[in-house]
Amino acid sequence: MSAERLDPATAARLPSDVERPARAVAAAGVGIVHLGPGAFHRAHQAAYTQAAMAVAGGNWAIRTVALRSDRARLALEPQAGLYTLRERGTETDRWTLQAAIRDVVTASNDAASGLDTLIDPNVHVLTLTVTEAGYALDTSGSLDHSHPDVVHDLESPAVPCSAPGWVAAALAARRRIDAPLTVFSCDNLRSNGRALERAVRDFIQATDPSLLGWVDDNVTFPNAMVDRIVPATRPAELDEAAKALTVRDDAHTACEPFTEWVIEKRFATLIPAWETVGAKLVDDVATFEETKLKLLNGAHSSLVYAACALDIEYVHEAMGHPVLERYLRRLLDDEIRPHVVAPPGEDLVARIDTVLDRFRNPHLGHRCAQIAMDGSLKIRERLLPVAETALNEGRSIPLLTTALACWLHHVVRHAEPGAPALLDARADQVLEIARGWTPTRDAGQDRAVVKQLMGPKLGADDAWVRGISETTRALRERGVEAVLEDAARREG
Ligand code: CS2
Repeated sequence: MSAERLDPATAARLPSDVERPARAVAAAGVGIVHLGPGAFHRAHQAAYTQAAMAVAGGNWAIRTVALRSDRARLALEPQAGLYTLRERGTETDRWTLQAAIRDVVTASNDAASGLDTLIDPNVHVLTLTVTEAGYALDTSGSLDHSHPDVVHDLESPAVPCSAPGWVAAALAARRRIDAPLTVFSCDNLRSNGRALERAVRDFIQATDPSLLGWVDDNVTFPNAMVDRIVPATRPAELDEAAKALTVRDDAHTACEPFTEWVIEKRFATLIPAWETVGAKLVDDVATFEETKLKLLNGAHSSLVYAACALDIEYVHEAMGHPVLERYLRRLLDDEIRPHVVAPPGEDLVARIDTVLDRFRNPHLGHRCAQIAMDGSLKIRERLLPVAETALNEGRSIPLLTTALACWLHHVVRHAEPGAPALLDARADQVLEIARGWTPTRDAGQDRAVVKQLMGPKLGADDAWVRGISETTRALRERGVEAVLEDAARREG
């Protein structure tokens, strides 16, 4: 296998079926700063941006900033930002060379670079993919002032290590040239733009309140729905890509063919012509966002804790498990869909079919454990609001209760002595709450655990607390498969 790396010289020898970027892309100057240079960014916003430059030109190359990890820089820097993207489905195997990323800087190596870029008037856009945990929000949606990274940044705002602290520093830099900026959240949070705005404003309020007025007049934070399944790249995929490409691409990224981006029209200044390549610009993204968070992300989070308990490694394998598949389908049809307000013209039944088909994609290798990460934050966005509304409306939700019990079961198993680490940004707090809990032994303890892990509304519903505690206990005693089978079989 060739040890030569992908770079502008070796790119010329890539096989002819790898689609090359338009000339305009290599020539473009930087117009976007992006925080969080992971696989999702490479397969989504960066790919849209390259495609948009091919259609409409413009100086929209991307400088990406990693807050802490040097991984992306080490992968992309020797490649001058180049990487290959492979879109794989049952009928698709499309390879493209991606060249919209100009470079990567790691803020923990050099706090100024990256922030400096905001002083360039040719930059108009800041995008972010920092995961749910990156927003450092507390359960009320305000900035969590006790979050260790936030504590650090409040003391040292010039060398930020949290996303809200970094964006606040970026806006302070921006004020120096008095140029407007649009800040796009591309993470799976409800009202993600407003959530980010809240975190950043709270941070600025605590550090430099005089900046707030300038932000009011010059910065917007549109909400957006982003959708594309992009698993973490596995080493075997890098090897396979190296063989196919004849050069090694350490930033090679694989994803599904499906992609969507719906963006609220709320721009402070210029943006790339993303709408020419499939992004939808709308006045209100709420229904798009809710539909996606509930039907896709909600389904992911409902599937993976059961799958992990059954030692099923990949999402497509979980979908091949007759009980899990049937259970998930019924959950979506009977208990989640009734709580989704469809975007205009959207058929939710067809949407569910598409989501389940996407999960069945055997080429993706999407690990259940990857989706299971940060469960305490993800269920808050994806499942708890549905449960709260259903209980308010007096609907019974046995299937959703089972999904949430699977998460509790996952947490309880990880709280046992000698268990592997719980991969959750709030693992310490979550484990502390769950440690020593035996569901249904003591109603007061059941209530306290549910309240702390799932919020006061659900914790105050005694009947529901009893139900979820009994289900969590049954998962342990009767096994995940038997409990899910019963839930999926029960009369609606
Ligand atoms: C997944 C998402 O890891 C997860 O939690 O649910 O990353 C999902 O694959 C994307 O949101 C799809 O758009």
